[in-house]
Amino acid sequence: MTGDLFESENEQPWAESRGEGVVVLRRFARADAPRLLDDIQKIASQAGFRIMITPGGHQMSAAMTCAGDWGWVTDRKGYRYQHEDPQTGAPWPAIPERFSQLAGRAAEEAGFSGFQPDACLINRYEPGAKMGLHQDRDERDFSWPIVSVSLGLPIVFQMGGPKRSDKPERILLEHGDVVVWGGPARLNYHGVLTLKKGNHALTGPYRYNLTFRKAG
Ligand code: MD3
Ligand code: FE
Repeated sequence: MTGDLFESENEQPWAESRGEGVVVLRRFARADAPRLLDDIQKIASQAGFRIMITPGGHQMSAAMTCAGDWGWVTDRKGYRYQHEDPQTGAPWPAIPERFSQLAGRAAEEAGFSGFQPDACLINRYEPGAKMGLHQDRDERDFSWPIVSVSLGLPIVFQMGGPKRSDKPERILLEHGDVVVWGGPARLNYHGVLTLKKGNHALTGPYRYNLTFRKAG
């Protein structure tokens, strides 16, 4: 008898394999989550969340900011990684040690040792926000995986294949879930469905997603 008020708060993480190159580490980031969220707020106080514009002139639906040597941006000129926040001209905030440690441990679990991300994209979803099917291919070296960390409200993730027309599989991503996408899955199409309204104890109306990349 542990006397825990919420059993779900201290369940042990477990791994699920979702085909070659995809490892879902359920709850892997849950114990760290309060501190990760503090770190996100600190980053956002230096490089605020903003809605970016696609090259086609449409607004993205999630608000974004970045940390690391490289930050991902989109505007009328295109998608790219750059060293400076276009909003301030200052370098992006550093990736907090806690973030790098988590990303490295997750990659290791999935068989990628020595993963040292130089870019962390932070997405913030509010109810109604989504992300259409796309590939992440602005990075230089696709032999490194992408590690994603979900915090706050749950969302339905769509995992497609290497072709846009491949029928996507749906995976519910919940608070603390970490996914490592590497090898043959690295260039798979993916996206998330519309975030539903909710109130999470740690994030209120939001879902945050961290993606760790080796961009440069
Ligand atoms: C599969 N973010 O930032 S994370 C993105 O929930 C992005 O915010 C989504 O797609 C989000 O680019 C999904 C899961 C994810 C991230 C990168 C991948 C899945 C991936 C790269 C290749 C294959
Ligand atoms: Fe993506």
